[in-house]
Amino acid sequence: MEKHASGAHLKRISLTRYLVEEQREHGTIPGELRLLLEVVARACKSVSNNVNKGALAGILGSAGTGNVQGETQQKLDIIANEVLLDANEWGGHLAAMASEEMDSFYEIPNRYPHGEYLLLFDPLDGSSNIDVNVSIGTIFSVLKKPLQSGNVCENDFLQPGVKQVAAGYAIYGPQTTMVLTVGNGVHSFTLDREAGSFVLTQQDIRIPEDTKEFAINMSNMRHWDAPVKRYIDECLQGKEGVRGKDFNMRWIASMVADVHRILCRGGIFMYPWDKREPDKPGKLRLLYEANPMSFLVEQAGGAATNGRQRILEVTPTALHQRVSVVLGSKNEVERVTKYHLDAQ
Ligand code: AHM
Ligand code: MG
Repeated sequence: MEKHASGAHLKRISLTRYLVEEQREHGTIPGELRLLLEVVARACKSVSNNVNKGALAGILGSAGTGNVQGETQQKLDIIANEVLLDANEWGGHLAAMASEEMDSFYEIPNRYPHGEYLLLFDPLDGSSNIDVNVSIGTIFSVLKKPLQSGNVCENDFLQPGVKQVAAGYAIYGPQTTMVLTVGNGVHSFTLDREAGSFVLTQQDIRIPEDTKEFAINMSNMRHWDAPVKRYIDECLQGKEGVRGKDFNMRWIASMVADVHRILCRGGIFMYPWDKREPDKPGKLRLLYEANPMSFLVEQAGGAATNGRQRILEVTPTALHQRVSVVLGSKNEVERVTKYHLDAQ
């Protein structure tokens, strides 16, 4: 137990203790899922250590390779992917993994026991921020392998987000924090580097329903659809406009960091479809980014849609599928969604 400045004793609850007690009280984290979440947390600790070393370990910069979506991979994208694969393949809790950085899914090798879960991740989100020492993170989502299927196939992963049994992210910022949901609220755990463990630092995070802060890449404004333009125009009009209040803007270009701010103090985040690549429904990936973040945001009392439909109800048709994303404070997300539906 630690002593608080006031002299009061603070009870430190580790991630392990939280997971064990949650299972005891609510039965939402069976042993295999607990092992999975602890292994993911351990892997994130290792990614965090790598991120912290940066140039000292010679791991900044481009790897000179591209991923399946044609994006240049950074050295740390590949390192984080390897760390997550290595940590999770041998424990017996998984059937397979899929990652933003791999062309197809990774089935657990036969030399290891197979479990019933599927793990999906964006190993290092916010890649453009790695080399400039700005917050980045790891996003993950956990599904159950459908019972009827034998060998793992791509179809097993193509479940709507409502089927997720757990989701979360680790943010590598001034502190390394793990934010987690198993469908019973959203809780965050801060990495205590001396003790080497994640400690519960916030329970039942709630996103305020209203906000005066929006996050969108404004440089794409000329490419947006009319409903997005309308919403942002109205925000920019401030007190003098229809909204009757001034808005503030933030754009970190790491979804993890933008969503983390929204979980901390509210806000709306948008990465909508735009005309630059009209055939793609958006930039962000449904399975590795939008679904886990939408699960967290909804569990914290916020909302998440693709402009028209709840993201968690979108049935995926491909592993690397992209989607438009509008998420955060409930009343603002509902407003943007209404603007889209009105324009149909
Ligand atoms: P990444 O997974 O390759 O890092 O790409 C996703 C990131 C998000 O974290 C962020 O919201 C967005 O891309 C930023 O895009 P842009 O650079 O177009 O503003
Ligand atoms: Mg990403």
